[in-house]
Amino acid sequence: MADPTVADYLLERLRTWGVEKVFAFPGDGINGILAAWGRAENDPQFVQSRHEEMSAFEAVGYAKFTGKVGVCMATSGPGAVHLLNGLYDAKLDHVPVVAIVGQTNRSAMGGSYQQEVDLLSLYKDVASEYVQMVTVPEQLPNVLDRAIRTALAERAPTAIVIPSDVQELPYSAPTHAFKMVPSSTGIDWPTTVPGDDALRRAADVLNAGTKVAILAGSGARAARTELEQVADLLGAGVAKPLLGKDVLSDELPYVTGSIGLLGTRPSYELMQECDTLLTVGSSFPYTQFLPAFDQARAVQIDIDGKYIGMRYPYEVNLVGDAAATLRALIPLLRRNDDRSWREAIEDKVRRWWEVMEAEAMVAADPVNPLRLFHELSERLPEDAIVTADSGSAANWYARQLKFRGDVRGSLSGNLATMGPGVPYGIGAKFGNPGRPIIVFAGDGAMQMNGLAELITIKHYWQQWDDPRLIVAVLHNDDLNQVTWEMRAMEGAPKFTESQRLPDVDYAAFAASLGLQGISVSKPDELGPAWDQALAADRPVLLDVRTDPNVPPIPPHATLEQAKDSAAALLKGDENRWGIIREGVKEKMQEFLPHGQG
Ligand SMILES: Cc1ncc(C[n+]2csc(CCOP(=O)(O)OP(=O)(O)O)c2C)c(N)n1
Repeated sequence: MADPTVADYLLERLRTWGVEKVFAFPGDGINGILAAWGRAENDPQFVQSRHEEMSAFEAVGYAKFTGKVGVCMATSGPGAVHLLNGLYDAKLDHVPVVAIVGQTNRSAMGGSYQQEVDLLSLYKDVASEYVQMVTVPEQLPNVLDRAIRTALAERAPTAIVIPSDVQELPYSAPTHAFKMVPSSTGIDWPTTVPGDDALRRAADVLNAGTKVAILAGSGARAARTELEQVADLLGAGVAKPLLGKDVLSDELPYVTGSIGLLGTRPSYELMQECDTLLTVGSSFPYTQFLPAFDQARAVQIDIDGKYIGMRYPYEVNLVGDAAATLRALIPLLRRNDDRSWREAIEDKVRRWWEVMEAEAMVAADPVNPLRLFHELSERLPEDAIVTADSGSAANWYARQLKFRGDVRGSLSGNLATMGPGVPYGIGAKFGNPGRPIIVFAGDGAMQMNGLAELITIKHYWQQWDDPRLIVAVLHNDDLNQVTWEMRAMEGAPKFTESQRLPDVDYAAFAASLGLQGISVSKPDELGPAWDQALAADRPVLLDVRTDPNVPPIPPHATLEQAKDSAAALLKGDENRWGIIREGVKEKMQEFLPHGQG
């Protein structure tokens, strides 16, 4: 190309890094880059969202489900502000994302110019690992390369600000001279393994245990085989924090499922009763769900020395790659021949899944939300990718849904923001166009942004090898998760003004876009509706009328919280009779003798 501009060079260097998609929205702060995109024949592909926050979520979803860096782009001022929530989602869940944003011309900076926001200050916290402004062309390669490398190395969002006039300058490479910073692309990572002495100390702790619990987080995803071997040798049970739900198959009899507020009873009891804890690739924050401090001896394995040793008084903290460290540990572990602990765990897990089925089958008005998830479990394709929005869906995703095969799944684990469900699904699809994607979203999340982002699905779905992207909406006309939190935590009845949602025909909206809309208002329609959606030749919106009175009761719900909920109801909650009926029916399932024989 004759005399490439800085913007031309930016796109070229993104291509060199292997970036294939940029999730973005235009504006005059990045007009120079858009012009270059036209010259580059849309390579990397510009993926247009309806709102910059969605572009950021799409980049996070893409990164979570490909393991590559996600890239998003927005104009100066308002566009850059809109990216923020998605970038915080990346920061809190440790996801590599690079944000590229425009800025007013250098000549206008500091002049309170239109759309001039102090972006370096604005991004100082969210992109604390690396945020830089490119003010001359020679800076570009180094700044871009460092933003990408830092995002990958620190698993964090980073940001580059490029003023509009700089985008249009002729590109000029850094020279072999004083105060120039040349740079190179590509990176090979080491495989970190702790030293022999540390491994032996860890093995001594684990070999001394008789009741071993393993906590396997998202950092252990590449260590499946090794985890299974270690769990087998030690006769251990394995619990999974929310972001690690896809680390091990729920079909393994000793996997106790999710842990924490949204977790299962077997996971809770595993931690309550163990005498040894092995944590791999997890920074699960809720100490109260781990063993008591003087109850268990503990070992942690984590790739990042900055995050190790927290949350529990670990005796040995091993910094290393999960798979390689477990591989090095395995020859030092003794097989525990007393399998009674393991057998007790397997019994509890078996019973738990029976209880989950029974809870899903309890009649509700009109559809029990648990059954929506339960019916999918039986049909979930082994290569599916599942996301859930923040809301009651996250509870049922965590507890009801059985992952197996290579099923991948994630949600906004730490920011727990509303709104990422549909855009995560889109980002996942762009990274994995051949895999079926399933999104669970509340009606509140759909009204917040999911409905608009269906338009993005309409815009792109014909490019995907497998057109299946199913958005299942929990249509309960309520911001239900918060309604329940208020009842349980505050002892306050439902405040209708803040909680009730206007009714919308989600299936009809999707159909108006040329997507398939399926409405379900009877429990027996659920199974056939999933079958239909999973066989569809286009994206589907599954609009399910779910009962807001089915409580997302945590496995360890305390008596105090139960009392608070009861008090809230007595204070005149518009749903009180329905809640008492549904709540009692659900909770009863845990105490009935399902399959104990
Ligand atoms: C951006 C943002 N705003 C508000 C919240 C608080 N919040 C968490 S869940 C929730 C309700 C979600 O309602 P909906 O999407 O309808 O799902 P439901 O719980 O009813 O299934 C709210 C308001 C949040 N987590 N994120």
